[in-house]
Amino acid sequence: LICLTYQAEWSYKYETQWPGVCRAGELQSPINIMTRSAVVDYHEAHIRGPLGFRGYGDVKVAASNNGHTLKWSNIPDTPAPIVSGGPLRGNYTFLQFHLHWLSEHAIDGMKYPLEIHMVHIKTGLSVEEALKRPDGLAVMGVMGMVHSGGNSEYALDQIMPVIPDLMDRTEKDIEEKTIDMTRLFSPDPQSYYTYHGSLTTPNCQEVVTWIVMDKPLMISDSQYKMLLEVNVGARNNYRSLQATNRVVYRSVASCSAIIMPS
Ligand code: SG4
Ligand code: ZN
Repeated sequence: LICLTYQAEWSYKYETQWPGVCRAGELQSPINIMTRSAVVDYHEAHIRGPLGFRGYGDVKVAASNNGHTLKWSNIPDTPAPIVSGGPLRGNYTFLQFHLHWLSEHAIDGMKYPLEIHMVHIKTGLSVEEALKRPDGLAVMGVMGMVHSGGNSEYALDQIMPVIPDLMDRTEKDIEEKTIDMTRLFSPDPQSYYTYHGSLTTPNCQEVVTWIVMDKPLMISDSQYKMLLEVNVGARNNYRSLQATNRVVYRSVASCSAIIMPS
């Protein structure tokens, strides 16, 4: 009998439940978001209002390929953007963004070619501390759809030139650069789904307030083709969908009207 085993380091190659490291069926991510069952938490929305974005216009980042994703991290000791409001209590400081192809979340069963994750940490906490608190992290997810023509180059324009140098795992961050992160935002950043879940990579800690944007970005087919060439230990780098078993909320701005069923 020929038996399969796991590699020492986790990967996307064989399975993405990562048993023994990640929990299953609790508050895990990603999930399929069913838009018809997403509800507005009107009380919360009223208290905290829309999402507030500060300082995303010029952000100093450095790029790397960590063997699982392409990642752009905020350079320490440079000003970091801050998100607040919406479902968040207090401020969350931007740490890094990275890419998944295909998308990790599905919306009404539909997966997108790309999902951008903007990882934020509760302001004032260290990463180590944040990973121990249910409200430690906030991750904004933006879907990317492939389109030829129009200005589909625009969103990823600033981050594509470094990708040829990131085809294989890099030992360190390269190419410090100031970018305008608002170009990576959804066309409607106040229209989103939100729920409490986990990191989508080991150890899958259940410490994430997920904010998944409803409206996708357009990216070009040549940009997407280049991403598919990147070596992240497999052709794709997404975790399989996890059980929902929890309430998913939607933002007030994602509704044309709000009703209270009687
Ligand atoms: C990626 O592998 C990032 O490189 C990790 O960042 C990140 O972990 C991980 O994904 C999980 O993030 O938004 N997909 S996710 O749930 O942000 C963290 C680092 O290793 C803690 C810094
Ligand atoms: Zn991610």
